Amino acid sequence: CESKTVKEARQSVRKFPDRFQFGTATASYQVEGAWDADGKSPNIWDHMTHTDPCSIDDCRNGDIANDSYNQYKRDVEMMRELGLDFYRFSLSWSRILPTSFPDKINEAGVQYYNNLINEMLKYNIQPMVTLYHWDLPQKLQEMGGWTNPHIVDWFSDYARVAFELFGDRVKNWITFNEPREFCYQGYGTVTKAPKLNIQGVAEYMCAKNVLVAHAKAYHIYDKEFRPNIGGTIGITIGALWYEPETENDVQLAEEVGQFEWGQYAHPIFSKTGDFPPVMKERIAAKSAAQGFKRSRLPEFTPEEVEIVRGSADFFGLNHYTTNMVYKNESLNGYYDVPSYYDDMEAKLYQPNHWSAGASFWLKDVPWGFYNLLTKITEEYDNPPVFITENGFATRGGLDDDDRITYVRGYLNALLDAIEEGSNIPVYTVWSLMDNFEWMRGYTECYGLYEVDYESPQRTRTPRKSAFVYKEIVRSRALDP
Ligand code: BGP
Repeated sequence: CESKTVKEARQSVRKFPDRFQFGTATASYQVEGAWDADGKSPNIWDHMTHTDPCSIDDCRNGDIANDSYNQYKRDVEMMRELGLDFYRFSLSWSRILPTSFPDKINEAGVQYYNNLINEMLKYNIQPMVTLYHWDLPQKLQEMGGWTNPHIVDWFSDYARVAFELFGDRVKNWITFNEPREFCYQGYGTVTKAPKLNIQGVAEYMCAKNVLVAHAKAYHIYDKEFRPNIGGTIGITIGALWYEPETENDVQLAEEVGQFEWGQYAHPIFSKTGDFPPVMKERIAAKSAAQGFKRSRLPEFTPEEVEIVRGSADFFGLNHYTTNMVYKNESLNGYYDVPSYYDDMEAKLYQPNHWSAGASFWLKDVPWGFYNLLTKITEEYDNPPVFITENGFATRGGLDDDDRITYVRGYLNALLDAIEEGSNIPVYTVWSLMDNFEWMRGYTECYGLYEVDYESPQRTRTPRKSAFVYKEIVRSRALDP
């Protein structure tokens, strides 16, 4: 007969629901390398890292990265070692369409993705494909990139090509990865490519064009492809949890959430087809006070509202951490220049006592994940939420107990949210392996597998966390 403690331990094991799916993620620029191989044209990350190398912490780039372009069989072998249900990766637009347009399909680039997908399917690992994970063809950037409304058509043409090429085998599609991050950091500031730095204006133009481009791609899939091949299509939004500093900041924290992720979620999932009311009102008022003749936040036309609302089968969520929020008193009224953070009227910070890894912004706060999941469930009438990224950065080494604590803590929070009624069928670790991290280069390690960047093959070695994740995936359970 079982001892009391063994019995208690067995009973306290938390099971994941039937059909729950486990995966890991990467993105094209961060792992593929082969930046100019076989006809691929440059994207904005190639351009930025070649013209301004030390905009990246270690002055390195993704020219070779993990060489996944050549090492894809090893990547699939790792997925098998982990026992994954699926693998999330992104397509490089400029590898498939070197002119950016569908006039010339690059067969060699297509072959790479076919090889990867077919190798995965051999072992019953499902592909989850992101169409756009930040690597815009440089030529399109030279025509304004995401600030040019014509990009809506350029993106839809690219999406249609991707659905035609891979739709027979890919059943889960994501249009965009984290639009706020590439719109705000790339167009509003100099943090990411293309470093446009026109704050308070360009990131909102980008946001609108991305939302309409997403919606068009969704409807192309829904009307032209889904009837014959099935499948689902959604968008991945990056969202932190915003915790009010005091009771007086509760409303403010809510508003910050509306700015930071409601900006993309509200138009699609609230069924209004429009930006959150707090953004519309606040930015219109500030724009007028600043002398603008119209709001810096562009308006959707009635036709755009129609296609944006409800344009996703699932809410893809990338979640990493939590920020505290308090009122930005220091601004004391209106700025005389547009600023996203002034529009938001808040300051954000993380207390020092929250435990951190290698990444300065990423602290281990699992209760924030639970709060965010239950908030999304309530706010948008319980959509399926696919966790498309969650993970922790270390400085390297195979003993990554911090990552193990983090993943287990966040999975516990996820199970709490499921118990409370949230519909969460998918969880994805960022990342399968170390890779080129935006701005940080190779100084931060997110991988379940360590990558040796000195070796020509970019040798991959499992960390301790890989064995822990493998056991979670195998047992479909978490012992608290
Ligand atoms: C997400 C991105 C990933 C990955 C991760 C780690 O925002 O979708 O591509 O890079 O964050 O982020 P960072 O490199 O900023 O630490």
